Amino acid sequence: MPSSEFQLLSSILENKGKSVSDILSKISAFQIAVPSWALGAGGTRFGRFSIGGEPRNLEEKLEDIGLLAKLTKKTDAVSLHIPWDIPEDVEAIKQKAQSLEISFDAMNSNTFQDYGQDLTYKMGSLSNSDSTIRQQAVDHNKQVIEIGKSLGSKGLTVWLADGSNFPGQASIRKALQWTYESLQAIYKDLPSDWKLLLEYKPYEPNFYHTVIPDWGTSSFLCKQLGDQAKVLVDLGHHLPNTNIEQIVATLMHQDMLAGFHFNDSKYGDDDLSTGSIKPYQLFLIFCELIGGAEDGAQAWESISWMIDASHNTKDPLEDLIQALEAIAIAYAKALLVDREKLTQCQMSGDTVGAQEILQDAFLTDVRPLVKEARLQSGGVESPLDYYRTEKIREKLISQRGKNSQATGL
Ligand code: LRH
Ligand code: MN
Repeated sequence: MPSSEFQLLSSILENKGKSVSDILSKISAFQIAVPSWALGAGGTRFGRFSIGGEPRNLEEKLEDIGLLAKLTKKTDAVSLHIPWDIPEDVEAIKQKAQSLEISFDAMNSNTFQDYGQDLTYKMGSLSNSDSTIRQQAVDHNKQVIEIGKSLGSKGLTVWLADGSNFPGQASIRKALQWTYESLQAIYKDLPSDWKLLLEYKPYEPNFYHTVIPDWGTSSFLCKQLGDQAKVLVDLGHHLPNTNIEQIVATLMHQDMLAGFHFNDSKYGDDDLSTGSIKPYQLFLIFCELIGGAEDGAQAWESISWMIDASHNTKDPLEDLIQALEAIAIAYAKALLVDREKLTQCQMSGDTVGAQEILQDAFLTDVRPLVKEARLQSGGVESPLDYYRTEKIREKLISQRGKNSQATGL
């Protein structure tokens, strides 16, 4: 029996000419991939505090994502990171994922750490002044594509830590050119139905220059590479007060948006829970996404949705439950915007009217809608309450131990 809150909200929305069944089906269809590296306690250079019961291998990571899928009905895929998640037995992993109704979203390469490869990435990878190191990094990305193909993934995410810490340390133009040539060599190996998601980041771990610091540099490289290469927007990869919704609109305008790494931040790349710091910004981003798709700027289906977060104080699974809910809420609120009336205000210069339309949608409590969509999809009433009432973390600790540690950051 739908809740009274849902019935009240439905009548209000129907009176405003909204189709509640259309909104419910859109919310249910919207699935977000969970990163394999966000299932354990993250850490900072100042330390890491174990949570206990962390997944000790890829199978257990898939089990945790399977649990999130069952409770929230908001995720149906995992994004793997290589070499943290190299499958020992591909067939066994595929069967495990299938049994949990999970697919493999974009694969992430890693040329920002040394993990026993021959040549160090200390001074860079695809942009390294040493061509043998560039080649090693290219080969690694090709290996990641091969692993992804064996698992059924259709995307390769490349994020480069490459850059410099001091003026003069690197040739900024040569580093950019070497990066392009290296990406070209990787792009040649990309299956025709795959996407290359090129992620930018202004700083960290390099603190003077980063080879791909912003959306402009990423889209410049992607356009030279070809149609399968597009720009990945990690919400935490922007300098303070950047208008991210404008970046999203500008990329959609060029059909250059690959997708998202959802998280939130107050200062830098804090990787905090999505919607926990700037929920209005997340809402405005979804307003641009819906507008861009409805106006035909870029197809909704062509965009990848992934979380990229790191948990220092929260239980990772509780954090992911909150993040999945916050993303669904931002999307649902944006679906309530009367875009026709908004366009009229924009065309007539009615600034006040335009803000009223956005605020009316943003200030609508859509949680009854998101819950109803979850229940209609077979999810539970409240995933967080269920997780706590069923003492799932305690059960995981008894199964996996207090100090089990997941591979990842
Ligand atoms: C870099 C980043 C990238 C991942 C890493 C785990 O900050 O956002 O997407 O490879 O985090
Ligand atoms: Mn990211």
